[in-house]
Amino acid sequence: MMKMKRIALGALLSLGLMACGPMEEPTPEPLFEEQDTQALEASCTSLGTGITTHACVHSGNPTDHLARTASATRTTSAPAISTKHKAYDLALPSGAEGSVTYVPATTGSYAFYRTQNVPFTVINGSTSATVAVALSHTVSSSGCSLVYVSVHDLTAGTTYIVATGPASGNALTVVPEFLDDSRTRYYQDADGDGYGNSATSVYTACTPPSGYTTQRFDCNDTPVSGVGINPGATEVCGNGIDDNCDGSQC
Ligand SMILES: [Ca+2]
Ligand SMILES: [Ca+2]
Ligand SMILES: [Ca+2]
Repeated sequence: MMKMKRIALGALLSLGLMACGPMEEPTPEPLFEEQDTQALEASCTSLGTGITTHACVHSGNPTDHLARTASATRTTSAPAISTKHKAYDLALPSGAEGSVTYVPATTGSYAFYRTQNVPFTVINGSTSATVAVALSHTVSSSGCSLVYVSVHDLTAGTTYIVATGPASGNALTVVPEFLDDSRTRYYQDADGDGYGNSATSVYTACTPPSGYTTQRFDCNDTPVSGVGINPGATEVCGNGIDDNCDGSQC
């Protein structure tokens, strides 16, 4: 009898663990999204797949493309590439640098994805100061023509000159993205069961720290002992534990 009970318990626990499954909930429920603009975190080492996929959608969609003939000089009257959710196909001067302008609607961090890793300088049109690169790295996304991205902290209403090139073929496609449009909240998953602690989270457009997940509501995130306890687990009657985190036992 005891043996049967143990087998049944084991089977139920297995079912519970199976139910946890891979963490694939694509869209976490909104909770903290309505918050102030957030600059790129110092801890960010690369942009997350969410914002990169978003940029790739624009680069892959012909109707999102706009052509711009870059100016041969760095000037605030160069053509603008400021409209959101567009892929700008720049025609650069032959074998030389060309300039366009970017006027952000909101203060914050902007990512400029592009099809070639060529010189790319963002200049404050008012002060002529070069805007520091907050982050830059290569991009590798299947089926996507974008290969490189840099992030710059920009101020709303300022006209920035984007000087880039020379580029192969005298052409470069640039997809600007506002980081705040693509942030995701990730929850710490200390026990690694795919469900995070709702109280400990980061809201970022970057690759999340290891051990974070988009799923939350783990009511016991204690390493080892909390592994079988989460919203995906099957409730086991009589074990004194709220296995599925619904606030009650059976
Ligand atoms: Ca967990
Ligand atoms: Ca857990
Ligand atoms: Ca329960």
